[in-house]
Amino acid sequence: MTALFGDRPFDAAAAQRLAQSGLPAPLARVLAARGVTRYDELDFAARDLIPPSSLAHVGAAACLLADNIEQGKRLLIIADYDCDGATACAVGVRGLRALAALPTANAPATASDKTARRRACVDFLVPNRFEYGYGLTPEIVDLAATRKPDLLITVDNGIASVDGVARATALGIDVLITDHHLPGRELPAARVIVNPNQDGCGFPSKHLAGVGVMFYVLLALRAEQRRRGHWTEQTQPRLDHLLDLVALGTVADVVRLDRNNRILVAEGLQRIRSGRMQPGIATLFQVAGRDARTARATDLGFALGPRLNAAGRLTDMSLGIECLLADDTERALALARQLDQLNRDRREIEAGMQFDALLDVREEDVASRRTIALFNETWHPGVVGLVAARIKERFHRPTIAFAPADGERMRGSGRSIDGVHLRDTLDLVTKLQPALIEKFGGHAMAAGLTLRARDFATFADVFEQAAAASSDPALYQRTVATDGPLAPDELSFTLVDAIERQIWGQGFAPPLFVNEFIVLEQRLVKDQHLKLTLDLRGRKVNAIWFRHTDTLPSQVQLAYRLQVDDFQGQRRVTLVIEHASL
Ligand SMILES: [Mn+2]
Repeated sequence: MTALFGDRPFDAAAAQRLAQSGLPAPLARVLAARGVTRYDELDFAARDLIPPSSLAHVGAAACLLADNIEQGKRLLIIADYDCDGATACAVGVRGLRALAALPTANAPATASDKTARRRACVDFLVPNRFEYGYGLTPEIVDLAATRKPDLLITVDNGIASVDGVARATALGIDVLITDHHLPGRELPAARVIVNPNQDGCGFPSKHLAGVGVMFYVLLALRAEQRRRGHWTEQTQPRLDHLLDLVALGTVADVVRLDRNNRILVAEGLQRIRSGRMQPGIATLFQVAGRDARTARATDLGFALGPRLNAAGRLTDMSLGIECLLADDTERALALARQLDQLNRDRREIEAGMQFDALLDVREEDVASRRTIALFNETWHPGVVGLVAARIKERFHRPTIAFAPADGERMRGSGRSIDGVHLRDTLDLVTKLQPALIEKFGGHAMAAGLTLRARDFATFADVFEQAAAASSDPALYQRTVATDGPLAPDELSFTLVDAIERQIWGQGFAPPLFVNEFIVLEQRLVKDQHLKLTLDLRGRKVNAIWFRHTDTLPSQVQLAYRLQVDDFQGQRRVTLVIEHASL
């Protein structure tokens, strides 16, 4: 499928100012197109983070935690089974354990005999996707209750757990919810809810990941404990050593990398590059064959994130969390190796499913439809979301892939295209045909749902109707946002190095330049990648198009990213082709 290219508009005055501050002109243009107006916005120092105080109820959360710690209570974190949930859990466990280790001198005695004072203990529980599903369900509360906790702390989940919180309350267990997902109509009756997306929360960044919310709660708790005289600025436990985990969860959850998130990610990456990281992070770099000394956001998103997520998809995320909590390298490495093996298994399962899916979807059928719904009874329910993402990417249609859940039900995971709100579309499905969908949830770009297996064909029809009724046909023509052309002499190390010093990701897309090239040579490598020699107005340059096997015409417009290769000990600029406009 070819694409239409459209250059991102940018503020010319801002671009000029940025270029005058010393940035290469094309990068200045790229940054201006992403809303950067001043050079100092590119300074990622921790002191520029939004302070915790503007996060609604974070003070109440800090008091609740500080009280529980002083009273030697049992705290149990309820995690989520994806990478954001796992890192949020590791941040919570590590941070709370450090802050629960109060110096004995100024800790209040709860009994006449000071030695009877219990130290608060912190543990975690992560629901297994297949047995319990997502969130603080009543069933998870019952399982948690067997560990006799005084306080449950949800991370990256809980905002929709109305029944679970009611169950906990009935059992006499307090609940603190930390989450970043959009609240529904009814909030759970928890003791405290911290969520930048709840009504009345004035926190300016609405894109904190679950791990970011937990990190902020820890900052507030430590400040509260200072107020109570447990620590001074000099004696308090450090929390900045958790930023590698915060960076990983933030990138892996593909939340928008607004300035606050870019600071969190930049700080984490800087620590990783200088070797200051959890043993689990270091060993994940090792098993992935990536160099932590040159760590970039893409390493977190494409190498570490999938290895952790593989545990949640195929077995149990406890494995991933244990890896992030391991304090010695040997144990961390053993766990990272298991995660790496699970990731290989996941890849193999996904490739098989993708092969099946492509047999079911024909380009000519897709052209006349707005949606794709797929079901195969051999598919793995933990991997359907990845297949939906690949098919959506390829055909530019909102796609839902289903696998069997139990005898009568199927569970689907969907991914959408820009401008088609997937959860709202599913909401419309339930209005067109009430009771067709048993359960659904999600957001604009992704959603999950459960159906009775016999209703699949009906669902595929109604889903198509709902999309047709609610979305603009123009959205189904793929357009690729680009950052304009480069001059031949701008294909340079200087530009690549300047680009790589920035933090790119969701909502802050890496530059994608576009030029008209003459194709001098092209050949396939390993039967699956197209290797090219291109000419840009007299400048010869090497290029590669990964997973693309169709031959290109002799003159073609290409959208590409820049990369520096080490070729036989020599650095050279290479273009990584992403799209062609024929
Ligand atoms: Mn999350």
